[in-house]
Amino acid sequence: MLTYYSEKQALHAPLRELNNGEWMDFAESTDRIGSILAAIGDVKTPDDYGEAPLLAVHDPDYLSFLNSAHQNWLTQGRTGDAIGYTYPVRRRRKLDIQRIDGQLGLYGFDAATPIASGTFEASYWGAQTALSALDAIASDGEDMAFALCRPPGHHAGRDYCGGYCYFNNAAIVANRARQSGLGPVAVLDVDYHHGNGTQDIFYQDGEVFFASIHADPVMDYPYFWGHADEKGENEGEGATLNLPLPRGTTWSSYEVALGRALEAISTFGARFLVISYGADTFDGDPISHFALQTEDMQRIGAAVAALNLPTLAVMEGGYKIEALGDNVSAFLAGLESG
Ligand code: Q9C
Ligand code: ZN
Repeated sequence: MLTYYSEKQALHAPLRELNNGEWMDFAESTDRIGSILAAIGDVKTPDDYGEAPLLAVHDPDYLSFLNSAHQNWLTQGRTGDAIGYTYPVRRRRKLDIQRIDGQLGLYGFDAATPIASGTFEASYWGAQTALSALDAIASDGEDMAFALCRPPGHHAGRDYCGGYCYFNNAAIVANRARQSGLGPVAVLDVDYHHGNGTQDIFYQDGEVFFASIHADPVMDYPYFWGHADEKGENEGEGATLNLPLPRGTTWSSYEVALGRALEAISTFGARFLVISYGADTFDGDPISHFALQTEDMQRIGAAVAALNLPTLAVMEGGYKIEALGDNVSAFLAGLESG
């Protein structure tokens, strides 16, 4: 599989996150990439498409915040990674607060998404990785490509980070594919967690279909999005499909949801597919609770490939590092078998 990755993506290396009220080692660690590279072999270095494609999805003030947050943190006398602790709730205004703690609350929604010294640069190159994979399909005639994005992207919205995500790589390429006339575009999100950022970005947009199979947010992060009755709004009404599944889900019920998502994508008339691939549906993932096996990853890839659409896969989560490379390569083998 044609795969893109930049070494600069490893510049993002926070130390720890707040998990269930305790500090733990940052689960979205740089070691994830080592496991994947060891299993998949050669990767290509991405080109630089600049900030414009990022700004087509994210707000300029959010980019400025991300670019300066860690420096502001240090300037305001802090050490280590920048982490917020106070969040504006419903109906608070978007005030222009200069204090870093206020900004971290304004532009983020959880304490699991630290901003370290290399976060902006690594996330920037993660997005370039996705854009390069898109260009391979759009301009070089490839019918599929894999963007080894890290940090992941699907929890990031237009003006917020969260869930280890800063730039929404899937949304950036889905939007650019649509603008290049490759649409209608569908995004299929198979990460364990609901892709709230991607959903938010396209919620009122009838040109990009968003389908997600994920842990029921009644039980799992991100709680406030991903419920089955969220179906899109205005022009986007009917162009969002949420298929929450219970903890403990195995292939037999996962397959049914996947079939429904793929059928909806066909019915929508998609001509280009972005897949947000997370391996955190794997049995034994340290922060997740489905029970898919490595061979099921291949089945997901093969089922997606049967749609016969130009397909760009972007990496999202997956935290069982010893199994991560095998899971990603099984998924890619499934995609290629189609
Ligand atoms: N106690 C992705 O997989 N922490 N992000 C959950 C559960 C955040 C996952 C805490 C998980 C974010 C891309
Ligand atoms: Zn996840």
